[in-house]
This record gives sequence, C-alpha cells and structure tokens, in this order.
Amino acid sequence: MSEKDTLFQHQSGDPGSFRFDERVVDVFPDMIDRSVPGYSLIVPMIGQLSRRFAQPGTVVHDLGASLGAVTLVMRRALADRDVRIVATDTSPAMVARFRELLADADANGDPGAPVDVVEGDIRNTDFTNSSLAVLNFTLQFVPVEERGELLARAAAGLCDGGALVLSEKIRFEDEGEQERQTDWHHDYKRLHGYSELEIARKRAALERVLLPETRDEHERRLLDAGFSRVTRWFQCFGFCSFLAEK
Ligand code: GEK
Repeated sequence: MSEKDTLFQHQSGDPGSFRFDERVVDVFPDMIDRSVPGYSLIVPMIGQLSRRFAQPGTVVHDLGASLGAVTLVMRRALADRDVRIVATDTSPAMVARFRELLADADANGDPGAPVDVVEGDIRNTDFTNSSLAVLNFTLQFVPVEERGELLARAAAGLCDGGALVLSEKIRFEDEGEQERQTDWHHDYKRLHGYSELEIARKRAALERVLLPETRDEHERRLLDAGFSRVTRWFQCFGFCSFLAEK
C-alpha cells in the first residue's frame, strides 16, 4: 500500500531539489494520483492501446517506469501476445521497489507477459525490434536538447505499424491561458488535500527538473523524429497524452 504523500509538509521546497529517492518512492502512487489529473484514467487506457500496437515477437518499452503502473497493466493486457516488456528507470529506489511489486504479482500467480526491469537511463535504450514505446510523464525530465534524438531512435527502432505513447505536462504559449490552466491544476491539488504551502514547495522543488514544452513543440518534434501521425488522445488542464504512429 502506498503511504499518503505528506513530503512537502516537512520538506522545504528548495528550487530544483526534487529527486526520485526513497522518500518519494514510499508515497509515489498517492503523489502522482493526487498531482496529475487524469493519471488514473491514462494508465489503463495505455493498457487498452497496447493491445492495438504490440506485435508478437517484439519488445514493448516502458520508459521511466517508476513503480511500473503502466508495465503492470500492459503485462496483463498483453499476456497472450508473445511480447517481452522492458521497463527502464534511472532511479535505484524506484527500480528496487518495482522489482518487489513484480515479484508479488508473480507470487500471486497474476498472468502476464514477461518483464525485464532495467536500472538505466532511457537515453541509452536500444529500441531494436520494438512495436510500442511508452513515455508516461518521463520525457519532461530529459534535457530538452536531447529529446529529439531519443524520439528519433525510438521511431527508427519501431517496426512497421508500431507506435509511441507520450504523456507530458505541457505549458501554454499564451500567458493568460498558462495562468488559468495552472490555477485549475492547483484547484485539483487543493481538492485532493494539498495545502497552499505543499503546492508552493513542490512547484519550487520541480523548477528546472521538470521542463514542460508546448503542445506544438511536442507534436512537431514527434513528426520530425519520423512518426507519420500524431494524435492527442487525452488532455486535462496541462496534462496531455499523444499517440505517435510510425
Ligand atoms: C508511471 N511512467 O507511473 N532515464 C530513465 N528514467 C528516468 C529518466 C531517464 N533519463 N529521467 C527520469 N526518469 C510512470 C511515471 S515519473 C513521472 C513516471 C512523475 C524516471 C524517474 O526516475 C521517475 O521514476 C520517472 O522517470 C518519472 O506511469 O513523477 O511525474
């Protein structure tokens, strides 16, 4: 069971200080659910989409898997598909906890596709013979200037008919819209029990760590990377998910 996220009740939000360490791991499912509007819908929907794109004999990537929420739904959705899921995360604390959760799922006899959990940087991922790659709120933590190359390598490694799911926090070109959407997001966090202080501290801690770009920047980059069609299939306030088809 995930603990309740009270991290920023006790921890000061030094600008740029946010890290995916043990303290975040302990509260992560609660933190992401109460912070990202739509997360609890996006995850199962990726499971649904995976059935359309994952092809037998290929690899499916979960990039920046954290505790494996997406991997666990895809594992179930693709149990009969002869695919291998490779779930990669750079945080040792996330990877260790995810391996425990996966062992629990195995011990409970949950059926599913085989999963390799890799502790590593997604900028080094080998995309050969893949049919689906998922970046569920991960690219936003990769330096902006390195995003194009990563997506181009993913596109090149995907087989015909393959796809990439990209979920991101976005920013808005128009200042007024940015302000309104931010207010509505903060209303969501208040409604889910975060105080003004917690919201302000977390926001400061994520400065220069989470780097949002506009919808246009994402769509253009995906097309430049070699995808032929990009569909924004989900948006709630500044939280978007795109499906890029090869
Ligand atoms: C979910 N997808 O629950 N290489 C590998 N992992 C990275 C990198 C990198 N370069 N940069 C950041 N990460 C998950 C949620 S969380 C989103 C993803 C959030 C990892 C980082 O360690 C963290 O676990 C994850 O990306 C981002 O569907 O916390 O907003």
